[in-house]
Amino acid sequence: MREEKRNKLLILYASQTGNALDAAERIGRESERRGCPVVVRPVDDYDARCLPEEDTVIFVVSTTGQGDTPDSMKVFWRFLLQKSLSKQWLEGVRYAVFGLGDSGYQKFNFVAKKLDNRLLDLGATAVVERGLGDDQHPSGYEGALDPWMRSLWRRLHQIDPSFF
Ligand code: FMN
Repeated sequence: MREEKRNKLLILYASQTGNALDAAERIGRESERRGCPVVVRPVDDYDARCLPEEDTVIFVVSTTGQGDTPDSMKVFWRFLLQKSLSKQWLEGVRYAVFGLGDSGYQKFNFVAKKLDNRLLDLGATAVVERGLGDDQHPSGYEGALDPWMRSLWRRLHQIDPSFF
C-alpha cells in the first residue's frame, strides 16, 4: 500500500530575479483551476529531508552567475549532493523540472539539468522530460512553459486520473 503522502502536488521554486517565482505561481494557479490542491513554496522554505514523503514535486529553478544556483537554493542543493543519500532515497516520488535560463550563456539551464540528473540518481521518477525556458525565445521562458505544462497535465492524468 502506498503510504500517506504529505502533499499530492508540491511546487518548489528557486529564483534569483523573480521569473521562476512567476512561473511557479502560474503552474500553481493552473493546477488549482484544474481542481488539484497544490502547495507552492520557495525552496529555502522547505525542509529537504521531507522530500521522500512527497507524492509529486514540480521544481521550477533558474540558473544564475555562470551556471550557478540561485542564492535561495544553495542549502537545498548542498543537501541533495550528500554522498550518504542512497540511490533509493526518493523511490516512489514523482517529479518534474522546469528550468529558466538563457541560451546566450554557455551553461544554459545548468541548474535544471543538474537537478534533474541528481533526482534521477536518488531514485525519483520523472513525470515528463525537463522543460527548458529560454530568454532568447521570442516569447521568453513562456515559449517553453506552455507546451511543457500541457504535457505535464496530460502525463499526470495518465499516471493518476484523480489528479485532474
Ligand atoms: N541562464 C543560463 O542558462 N545560464 C547562466 O549561466 C545564466 N547566468 C545568468 C547570470 C545573470 C547575472 C543573469 C541576470 C541571468 C543569467 N541567466 C543564465 C539567465 C537567467 O537564468 C534567466 O534570465 C532567468 O529567466 C532568470 O530567472 P529568475 O528571475 O527566476 O532568476
